[in-house]
Amino acid sequence: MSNLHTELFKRYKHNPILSASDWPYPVNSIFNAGVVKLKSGNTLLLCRVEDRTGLSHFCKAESENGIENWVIDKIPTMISEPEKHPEEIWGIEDPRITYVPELDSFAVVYTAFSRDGPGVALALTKDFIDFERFGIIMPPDDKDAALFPMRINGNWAMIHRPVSGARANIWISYSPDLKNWGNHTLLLMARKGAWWDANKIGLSPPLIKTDAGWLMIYHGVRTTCAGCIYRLGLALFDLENPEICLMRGTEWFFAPEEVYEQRGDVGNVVFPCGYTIDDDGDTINVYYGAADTCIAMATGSIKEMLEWLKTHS
Ligand code: BMA
Repeated sequence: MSNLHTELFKRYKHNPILSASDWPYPVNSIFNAGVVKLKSGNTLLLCRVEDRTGLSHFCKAESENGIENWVIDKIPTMISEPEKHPEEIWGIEDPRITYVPELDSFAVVYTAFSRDGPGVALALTKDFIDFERFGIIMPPDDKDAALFPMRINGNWAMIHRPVSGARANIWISYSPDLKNWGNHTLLLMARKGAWWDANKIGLSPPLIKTDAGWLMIYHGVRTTCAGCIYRLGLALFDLENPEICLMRGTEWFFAPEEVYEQRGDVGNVVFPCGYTIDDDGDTINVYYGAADTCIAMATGSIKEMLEWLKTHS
């Protein structure tokens, strides 16, 4: 479907790229994957997999071109460990992955579904086989979190989305050791009223570092009589002080339009948790959960996203 708006993300024509029928073991749905480009050049997706208990775990899929011929783990890659980590009693969801050069490790920040609701948990891994769990680092209700790849003014920094009352805004917090978090600061507020991003917003994939600043793709949740619509918007933050918002788009730029995005376990959801950037430093391949059922891919240009922000903020 096309309209007169600028199309910043072009969907891969054979979307979805991964769904339950591709899985080597029985599952209900595959969606919301964390993404990294490995040193080998391969793309690794750490997929959220929901089985027929309704609980989620992670399973990795690796591909040379990031589109097809996925090699999928035969068994779950990372499962909840409620004996050691009671906060994971109802599963683990929505991983966001950041490579952290200082630690020579990937930081996987994910939702731990606890008895008290969703909280933010962290694990470090070098190989996506062994995971060093740090446990819950933000208590419930909190989710949609990702780590910055480097320290900001000496501290680790993380974006997350606590919920208070009916409103859910995006916050930034800091830590000297990845365990103790403080200096909690409100970063981006949900709009109000009829806006597409009224009342509830959240970080989608980890921030994108550009020369102009940290580029954020965030989701806005519009509540309607027919249910929620998850759409995507853009904001830009200062490189040195990410608490300064330089620009924020007025309109959404990507929304559920295709059948696989509009129909599924939870219809009208596009939910990216990761991306890869090509060697040109500009082409971005965004992997998103579609309707909480499958994984789709869309490609854009970081330069064009920044240009769009200038005329739409
Ligand atoms: C959000 C998250 C996502 C999910 C989305 C739509 O709150 O829980 O995992 O994709 O809702 O159901």
